Amino acid sequence: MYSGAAAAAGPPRRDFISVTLGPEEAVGVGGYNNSKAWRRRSCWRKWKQLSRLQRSVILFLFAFLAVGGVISYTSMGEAWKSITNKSLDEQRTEQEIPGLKLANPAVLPAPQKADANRGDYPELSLQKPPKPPHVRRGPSNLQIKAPRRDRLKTQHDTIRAVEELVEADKVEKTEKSIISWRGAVIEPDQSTEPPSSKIKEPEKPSSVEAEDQKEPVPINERQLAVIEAFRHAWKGYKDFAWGHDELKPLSKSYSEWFGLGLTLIDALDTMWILGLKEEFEEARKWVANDLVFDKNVDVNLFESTIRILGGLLSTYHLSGDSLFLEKAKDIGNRLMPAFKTPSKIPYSDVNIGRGTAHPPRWTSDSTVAEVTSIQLEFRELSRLTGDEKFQKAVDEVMKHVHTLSGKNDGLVPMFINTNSGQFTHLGVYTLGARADSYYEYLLKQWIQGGKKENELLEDYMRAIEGVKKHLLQRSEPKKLAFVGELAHGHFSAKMDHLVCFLPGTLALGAHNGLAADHMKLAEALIETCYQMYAQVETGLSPEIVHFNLHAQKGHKDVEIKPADRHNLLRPETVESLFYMYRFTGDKKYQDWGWEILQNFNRYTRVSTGGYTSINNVQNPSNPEPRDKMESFFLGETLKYMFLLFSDDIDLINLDKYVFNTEAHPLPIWVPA
Ligand code: DMJ
Repeated sequence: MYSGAAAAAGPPRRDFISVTLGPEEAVGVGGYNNSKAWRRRSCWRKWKQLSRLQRSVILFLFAFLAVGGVISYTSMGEAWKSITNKSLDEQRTEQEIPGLKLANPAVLPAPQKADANRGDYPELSLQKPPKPPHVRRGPSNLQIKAPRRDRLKTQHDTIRAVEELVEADKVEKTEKSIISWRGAVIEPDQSTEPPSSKIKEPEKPSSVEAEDQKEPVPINERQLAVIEAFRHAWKGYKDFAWGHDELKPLSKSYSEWFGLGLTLIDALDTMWILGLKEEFEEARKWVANDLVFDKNVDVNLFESTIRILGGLLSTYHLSGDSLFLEKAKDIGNRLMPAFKTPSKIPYSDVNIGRGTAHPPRWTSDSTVAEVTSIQLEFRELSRLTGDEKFQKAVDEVMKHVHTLSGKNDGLVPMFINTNSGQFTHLGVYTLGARADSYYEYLLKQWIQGGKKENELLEDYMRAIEGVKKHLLQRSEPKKLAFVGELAHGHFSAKMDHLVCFLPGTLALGAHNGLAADHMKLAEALIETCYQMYAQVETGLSPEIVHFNLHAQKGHKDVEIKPADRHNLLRPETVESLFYMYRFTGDKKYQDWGWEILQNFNRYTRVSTGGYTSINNVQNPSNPEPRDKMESFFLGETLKYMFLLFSDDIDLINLDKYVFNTEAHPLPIWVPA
């Protein structure tokens, strides 16, 4: 409707509607008259102006609406009756807690002001807004019962604030934590917390109490056999090598590497896990009275970290005995000079008495696996001591390696220069010696830190893709999947026994939510590792195998070169069997491990005590004993055997502990 007055008063408004009326109703004709009589007359005039047909249609419509109205009134009445016929209990509740009906109304609620009921009934204010489902630990003031009115506003504000925080957190988590890698989307576990870059309070051992409270699970026959094997090995060590690095069981003597009782320290947590209290106490006494690190001796940074520092830390966690933490701190501090290099990539060797470090005599290179497989231990030492220098040093190495060029689809070369910080000897890629535990520690650090350090995960995922692309092949005739090597573009069907850590690591990743095809690959590879034992005359794997890529009559999948047919009592296959059994429950993995233990007993056991590495796995009548029991036989091989035969998933629960590369369990900082 156009208003001349409005036009005169100012600029025309644009939000009008225009209606065309008949002449009589037009403004200005007879003036504005809105009386009831006028309106009645006007309606009647209109009605008369309609044709008969139009009147009939209108009358029909009225009749139709009237009938519909009567019907819907009847059914509304039924519904209303059912509402008013609620149980007496409900009615009582409403009387006792008036307003509950409004919080949880049965039918359309009356519109209400947001705070109308909250002032009187704070319980209701807790229902609305609802507690966000993914908040696990709310701020404590949400749980404090506030007096009704005076705390209400604060409470409501807190709930809002929590909601906002949760929303913000959700967005941040989505942005930060979802990594898309070649189509794989990984969402880290929501229950973990971000790792703190700042080290705070010294920590208590992780699980002593929990372990103590558990009902002991009976030990089975196979586990007893492992205990017997351990005791036999320990007898040899005790009788002929006590306090020295390694037993030489045939010559009934010992060998020294660092002169630090390596076998004894490596075996401490195994004794704890196997329940060998007497042996443990005796070994503890030696640590307390005879283990001295103030010695003018060169030690290898990696080996002493994974065996000594790792062994002491895990024994501290399992036993709760602070002696082991004190010793761990001592050796940790003495290893720190290794990081004083131009590039901060550590030297391979440290003199723990003098506090000096150096690379090997012939080069300024360090091994990639060595500098990237000391992180779990140093990070844990920082957490326990509250001294961040250990973690800082090793984190810096990982960050640096993350940025380096020279990788091949995530696969790393084997050497890195301590001056330039660059990879050297480019072009050779393996998951065996000198690179192996780089891959293992990418995943395990990510797990240790609560699955938040995305660079580690990225590097791990990329590397596994690299393995699939460049190193994975199938053998003939059994079509076993195996991981070979790449040297300057040429594939070699050579696989170290060391690579058999990989199925276990892949399975651990899959257990922690990574791509399901990692588990498939793990299943295929552990079969291959088992065949590396089963296809050999003694049933024991050689150090290195070559796989046949082409079917040849009378040839097996596995070929062994004379230089590679030794066995050092290594743990990797048994380690992976343990993970596979834990995650699948498939008994065949236990059976395979049992076969291996029996073959160790058959061909490597020395009657006067101890086990020995052998020179020839292909000659059952003379496997040529080497006269050396490596410390990892007690630290790793027998420990993983014992865990493999156990059906108790809480015996070193893999959601609470992560094993270092020498099988020493360290706590996951924020367990699942
Ligand atoms: C152990 O010292 C460790 O497992 C290391 O990562 C590789 N070599 C031996 C066992 O074979």
